[in-house]
Amino acid sequence: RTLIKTAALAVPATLAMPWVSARAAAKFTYKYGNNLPLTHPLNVRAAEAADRIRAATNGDLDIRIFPNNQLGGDTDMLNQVRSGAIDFFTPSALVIATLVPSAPINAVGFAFPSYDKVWAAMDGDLGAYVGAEIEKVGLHMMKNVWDNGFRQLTTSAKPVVTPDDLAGIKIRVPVSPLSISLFQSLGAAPTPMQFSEVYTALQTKVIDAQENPLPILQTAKLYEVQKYGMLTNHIWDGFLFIASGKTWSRLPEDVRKIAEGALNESGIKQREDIAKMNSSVKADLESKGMVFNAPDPAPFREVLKAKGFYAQWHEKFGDEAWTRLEKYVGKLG
Ligand code: X2X
Repeated sequence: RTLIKTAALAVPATLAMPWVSARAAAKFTYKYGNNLPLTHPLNVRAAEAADRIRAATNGDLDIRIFPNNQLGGDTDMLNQVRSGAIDFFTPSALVIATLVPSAPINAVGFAFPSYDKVWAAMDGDLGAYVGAEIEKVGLHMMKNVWDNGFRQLTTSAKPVVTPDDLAGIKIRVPVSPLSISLFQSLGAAPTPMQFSEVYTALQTKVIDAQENPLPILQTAKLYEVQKYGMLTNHIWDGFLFIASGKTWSRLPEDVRKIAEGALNESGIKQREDIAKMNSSVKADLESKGMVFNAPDPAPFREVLKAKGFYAQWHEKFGDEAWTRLEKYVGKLG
């Protein structure tokens, strides 16, 4: 008891009495939750944007970042941003599909051949379509989509070279109908799971494989629990910078303008960070013991066509979304 009292008395005056703090209290203290480690460029650039927003609004908007699933897994955070319990969230389009089914139109298997097509589409008609669909459910999407990257397959037991090698492999996929359908069509046994559970599930061998972009293998240390990396580039995946419609509309217009401007600018820089990592991370992962190959994507695409994957998803997404995608990537399926 005495110890606790002493400790309490030792708290600096500025902490014990916030009203004497030099900095004025923020008018809006907003929470931003995400699923990635602090070292990932998503968090580095978001922190930079939050600093700039604080400075440009004279401290009125203070965005606090909760990385690494501190506020729960993606499903939890999606519920929280809908209710306004958190103010910002950066789900992958794959994950927000449970709420906005058309959101992952960018994530159709083997659709995007390269980054120049990705950014043309996401900064153009395809991104505009997704943004409008997101607004319909009472959320606001910042214009610029941030980069997750091209998703690559990893396994623990044996490398994958052809679709046959995927037969029966227990692979974790994000909680997303599109991801499940892709790997089912390829003959694997996909298990949807929150990202927060992936490391442990791989470590304990509950699952054998997963798929994520190279920067995530590195920053989330998945190289510790996976041996083989396959440069399949099977999905291009991005993070949508989402605000809760309820709390976003409470901000004065000039504050919203500053926040959106800073987040979009930092998003462009975050894309550049990922581009740099894409060219350097593989060597680092190899030095940590991973072994890479680059399977020919053609046979995978053929299996997907034969299984009716493209026809089925064209039907689900509808003509408008599908036409906008094909405008950038050419005819699919
Ligand atoms: O859950 C994943 O695999 C991740 C981190 O890439 C997403 O957010 C979809």
